[in-house]
Amino acid sequence: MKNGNQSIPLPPPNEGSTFGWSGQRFWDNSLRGLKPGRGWILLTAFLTWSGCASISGATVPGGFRDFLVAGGVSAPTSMEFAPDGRLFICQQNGQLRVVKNMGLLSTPFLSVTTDSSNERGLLGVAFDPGFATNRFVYVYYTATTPAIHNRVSRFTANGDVTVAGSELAIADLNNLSAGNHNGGAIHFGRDEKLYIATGENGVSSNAQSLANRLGKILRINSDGSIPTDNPFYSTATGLNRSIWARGLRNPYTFAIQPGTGRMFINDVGEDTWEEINEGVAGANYGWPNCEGRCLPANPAFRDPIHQYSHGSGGCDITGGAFYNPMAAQFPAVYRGNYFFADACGGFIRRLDPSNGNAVSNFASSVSGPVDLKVGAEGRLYYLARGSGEVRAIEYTNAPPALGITRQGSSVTILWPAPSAGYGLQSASALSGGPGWSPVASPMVVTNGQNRVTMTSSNTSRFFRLVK
Ligand SMILES: [Ca+2]
Repeated sequence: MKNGNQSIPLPPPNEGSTFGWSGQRFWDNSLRGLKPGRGWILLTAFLTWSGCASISGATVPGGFRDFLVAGGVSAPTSMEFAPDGRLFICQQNGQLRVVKNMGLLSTPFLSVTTDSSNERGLLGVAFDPGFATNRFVYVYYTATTPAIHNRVSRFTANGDVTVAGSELAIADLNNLSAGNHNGGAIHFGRDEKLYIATGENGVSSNAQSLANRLGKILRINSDGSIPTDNPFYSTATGLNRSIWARGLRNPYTFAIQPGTGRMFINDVGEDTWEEINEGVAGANYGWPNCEGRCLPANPAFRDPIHQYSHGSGGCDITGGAFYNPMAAQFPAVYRGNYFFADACGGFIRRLDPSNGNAVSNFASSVSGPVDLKVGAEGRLYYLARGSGEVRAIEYTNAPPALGITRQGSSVTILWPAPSAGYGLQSASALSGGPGWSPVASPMVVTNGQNRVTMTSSNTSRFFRLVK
C-alpha cells in the first residue's frame, strides 16, 4: 500500500486541514470569516475511519483498537500537532513531514542541513502559541556549521511549506563531541516560554555544570532572548542564563500538561534506571551522581517521580503525553494520566498522578515508539520508528466528540440525520475535563441534515457535538 493508508477515506481539500475528517463535511460555520488573529479552530474527529489492520500494530487493552494513520516515514524522531490539526513529523535526516487529511504529504514542510549520524539530526518541533497569527514553527536539529552543534531555529509557515529564507536561529548550543545524548524535545510552556531539553553529549559532568547548556532544560523567550526570571539568571553567565533545570543525562522527551502547565521530563538512563521527573525551576535531577533515586537520599538532588529498571523490560524512555485532550475519548480513569513509551521495550505505560503516580501497562508490541501525542479529539498517537509509521489508539466504545468549533459572529453546525442521541455542549475554555455544559438549541432538519445555528459575538465560547 502506498503510504499504507489507502483504506482511509480522504477528505476534500479545505483550509482547515482537519485531522480525522471523514470525507463528509459535517461542519459548516462562519469561521472562515474570522480574522486570522482570532486563531480559528476547526477540529473534527469521527469514528468513521477504517484504518488498515497491520502486523506492526500494537497490542492494546480490550475496548481499544490500534490503527495506521500514515506510513512511509523515514527514521522518525518526534512529532507534534499543529494548532490546526496537522501532524508534523521530524525525520532524522532533516526533513519535517506533514500528515494532513490522513495522508503523508510528499513535499516536506522544511529540510534543514543536518548531521544525522548516531543520535544527531532533526529531533524536535514546536508551534508558537501565536501560530494562528504569526505562523512560527520551531525546530531543534544538529547544525553542521561553523562546528557541529545543536540549534533551535524558527521558520515561518506558508501553508504546508515554509516561507523561503525565513529561518532564524534563536539558540545555538554548545559544540558537540560525541554523537549521542542530544535531547532534542522543545515545547512551549503555559508561560509561553520555549523549553528545550538537551543531553549531556556523552560527557556526564556537563549535566551538573552551569558553564554549559548540555544535560539541561533551557528556558528562553521565543525570540531567543533569556527571561530575567530564570532560576540561574544571576548565577550563570551569558547564554548559560537560559538554564532552567540541570542534572539530566538524555532527556529525549518531555511533556507539558494542558491546563496545569505541569512538566514531566523523561530522562534516558545508562545501565539501570529510566526516569520520569517533575519539571521544577532550578531543580537538579542528580545525573551523574545518581541514576534513578539517590541512595542514600541526597537533598541536593530531586528524585524521579517514577523509575523503572532495565530488568523490567525497557531501556529507553521516549515519548510522554498527558491525557487531557479537548475532547476526551478514553474512559474517565485515563483523564490526566501521563502516557510514556519505551523504544527498546516496545511498550506504552500510563502513570496516574491522581493515584500516587501508580503505573499500569497499556500497550505492548509497539514497534520502536519514539514519541507520543494526544490528539485534540482524544486519540493517543504514537510514532513507531521501527515501522516508519504514525499509528493511533482509540477507544472503540467512546461516545464520540464529533467536533469542536469556536464561536464567531454565528456558528452553524450540520450533521446527518437522525438527531437522536446527539447533543450540543459549550464551554468557555478548551479542556478535556469538566466544563462542558449542554446547550439547549433548536435543531432543524433540512435536506436530511440536522442544523443548529448559534448567533453570538462571544469568541471565547466553544461548542462540541457529542453522541
Ligand atoms: Ca535523575
